[in-house]
Amino acid sequence: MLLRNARIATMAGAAYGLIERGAVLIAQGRVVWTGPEADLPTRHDGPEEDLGGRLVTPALIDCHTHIVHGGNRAAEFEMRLNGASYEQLARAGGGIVSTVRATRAASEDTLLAGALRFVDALIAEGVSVIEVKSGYGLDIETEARMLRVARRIEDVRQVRVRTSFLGAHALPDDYKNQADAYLSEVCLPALEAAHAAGLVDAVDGFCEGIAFSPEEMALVFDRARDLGLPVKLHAEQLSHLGGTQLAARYGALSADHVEYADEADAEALARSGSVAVILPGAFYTLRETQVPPIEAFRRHGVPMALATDCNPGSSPMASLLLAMNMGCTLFRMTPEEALAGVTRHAARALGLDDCGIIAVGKRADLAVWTVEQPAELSYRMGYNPLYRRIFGGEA
Ligand code: DI6
Ligand code: FE
Repeated sequence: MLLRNARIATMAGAAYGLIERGAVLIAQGRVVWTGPEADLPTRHDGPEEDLGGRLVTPALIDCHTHIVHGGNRAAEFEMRLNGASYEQLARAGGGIVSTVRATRAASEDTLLAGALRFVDALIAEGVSVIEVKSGYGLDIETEARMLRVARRIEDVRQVRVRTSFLGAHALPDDYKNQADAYLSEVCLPALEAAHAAGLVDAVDGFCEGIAFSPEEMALVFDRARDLGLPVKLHAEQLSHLGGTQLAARYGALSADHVEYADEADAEALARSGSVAVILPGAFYTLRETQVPPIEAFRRHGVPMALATDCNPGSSPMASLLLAMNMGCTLFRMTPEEALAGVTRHAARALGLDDCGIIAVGKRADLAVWTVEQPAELSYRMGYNPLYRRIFGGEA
């Protein structure tokens, strides 16, 4: 298939890697040629489509979600608006553990149906890869069930799923103040069982005062290393605890949230080649005021991804376009950084090297937009200009 008469933001070079009056030639689900239409090497005699000058970008990648979960937390949302804080709710048996109760009670089919609502919203915005975390089971059976549901999304939708094991997300009620026992009796065995079942692509954790310390997370990361699994970490979201430095020491794919990260943390991420995953939906929902150190990440050349953090508590958001807008308006990221954050750098945050840019040999996962300039993707709110998504070369 030949796509022609398009502006192509390849995201493979400076200034969006923009190609004017461009074409993309696709065969067997891969890009086999891209460049200015005038330079097309041979006459093409397969099907072709005139895109009427529309913008083509790599399909979008949501590299941080908790999209599989039971129930919702609208009641807590209301309590917060009546004065309770996120930490107070967490300590009072609400927060993450209330979603744990709802998730444990839900069947696989119920969890899948719930997740598909948000998966479909993302696909409608041109998303081709979604990362999905466990972490609302906090027991061996339910952690595995969440990850099985995540894998099943690929069977029923044209989308790729990458799974992250997040057993170190919170302490369940029956292990209150017993983090060591929870880790050795539940979390690590759950990781091994899920990995043995082929359900784990990466290992994540929540390093925070209301969750796990850097020392505790190191135990989980050591086991991930033994199993040959890459790591990533929710770090520096609500306070500065040292999670980013820990992630960097383990060569993490990414450190996520990072509002409270500092200059030294940015340097550490640059050295380890880890991505900083920026999650403005959680910042916005929690009415956080500490802005992540975007300027330091820029100065040190830390790649920045942007994601929805789609979850029922701190980021009930299923729009990557809105995350881009928030990244720009709340954090002063540029529209080009925002687009790189949901394509090239999001792929890297997942350890994927076959997508995220438009280049020869990469998967033909593309998004075609009815816009004139790439900045329009970050500019509007609540408006979706997607014309067509192409997944593995297929419309
Ligand atoms: N940080 C978050 O923002 C989510 N998990 C995490 O570790 C919140 C999850 C929730 O509140 O349910
Ligand atoms: Fe998260």
